[in-house]
Amino acid sequence: MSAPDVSLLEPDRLESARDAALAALAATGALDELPAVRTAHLGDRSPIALARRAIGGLPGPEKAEAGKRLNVVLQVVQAAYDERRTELEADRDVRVLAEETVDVTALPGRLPVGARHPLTTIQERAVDVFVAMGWELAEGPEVEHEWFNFDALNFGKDHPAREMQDTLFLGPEDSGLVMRTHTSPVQVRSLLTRDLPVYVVVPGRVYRADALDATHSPVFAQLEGLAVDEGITMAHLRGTLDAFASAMFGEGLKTRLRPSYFPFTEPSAELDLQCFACRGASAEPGGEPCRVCSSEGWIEVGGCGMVNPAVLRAAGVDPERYSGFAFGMGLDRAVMFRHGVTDIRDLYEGDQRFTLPFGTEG
Ligand code: FA5
Repeated sequence: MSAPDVSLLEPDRLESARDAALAALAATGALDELPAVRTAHLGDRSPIALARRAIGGLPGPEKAEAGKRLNVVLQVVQAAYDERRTELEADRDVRVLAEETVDVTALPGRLPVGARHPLTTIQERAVDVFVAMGWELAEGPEVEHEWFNFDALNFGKDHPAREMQDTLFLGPEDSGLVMRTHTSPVQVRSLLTRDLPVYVVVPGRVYRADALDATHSPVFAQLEGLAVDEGITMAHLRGTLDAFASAMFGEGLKTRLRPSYFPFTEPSAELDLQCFACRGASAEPGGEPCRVCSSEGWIEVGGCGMVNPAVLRAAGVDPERYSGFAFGMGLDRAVMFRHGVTDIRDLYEGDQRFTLPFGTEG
């Protein structure tokens, strides 16, 4: 071990060690820099610690004098160190308080909650009415084969009825694929895949090359119903539609059937709902005018009829044993009448200002 360097105890050496330590402490800007400054100026290998070890090397009379000098320097540096640490801790506390402040009065940054679309809501409510009667939910593809959309439904190859529904054909030309023009192809799909009797309700989107105007959209929603069982008659159709109208739009609301033509039903009828707003009163002599039904008393919602035996045969069902009824309604117009929506485009433009007011409807 080398001989202690007693010159470290000379007053000017001690003073410069003290000044260096004080300058280093003053230059320390953050709490985490302090340990290094402490090691350099108060640690085992610091000039002050080395000076303390050198005391033993001084002759007796000088020891007390040097010891006193050293103690004064040590106390000054230690006090400066403690003071700086207290200051830096206070700085840190102020900073942390500011940085981690929680403003309990601030409004939470919530994501806006969307609203359920009225078409979805009416569709679910309509399906619920049928499910409560024991019917099943069925679905089918929106890109459909012509056979399901037309042939199996008794549309002849060149039958003008094929054009009746402004079909969107999908390429290439012989693909045989169309955007389904109605939900009726799911009648055939259901009969082919389910055991008899069949009671199904089918909500879905359908497509036609209709020009977009206030009451027509090239994409719209239909609700199809099909019941095939032994002994089904037109009376069952009437009773089912009346029960549905009451459950959906109000107790006692009537339905009306007018003769019509669809290749897949025989006989066929147009289905009208009694106006839920005036309940037919506007069409009575002296009745108040009604904006919902234009004082007609009735609202046209779709078509219906007894399933044509040709359709049953196409789906492998024996028409001698089974009979059935079917109906198909446009849901868009039902929503429009129900909520006084005057333009069908509002249902498809996706503007939240339209859907939000329906947000709370269950
Ligand atoms: C049909 O689509 C038949 N499949 C209905 C049917 C089913 C009859 C089962 C018999 C048995 P239609 O083409 O009339 O029928 O359309 C039914 C309803 O869809 C119309 O009454 C109307 O409410 C709605 N609809 C038709 N075209 C549009 C359109 N472009 N925009 C909005 N709704 C429409």
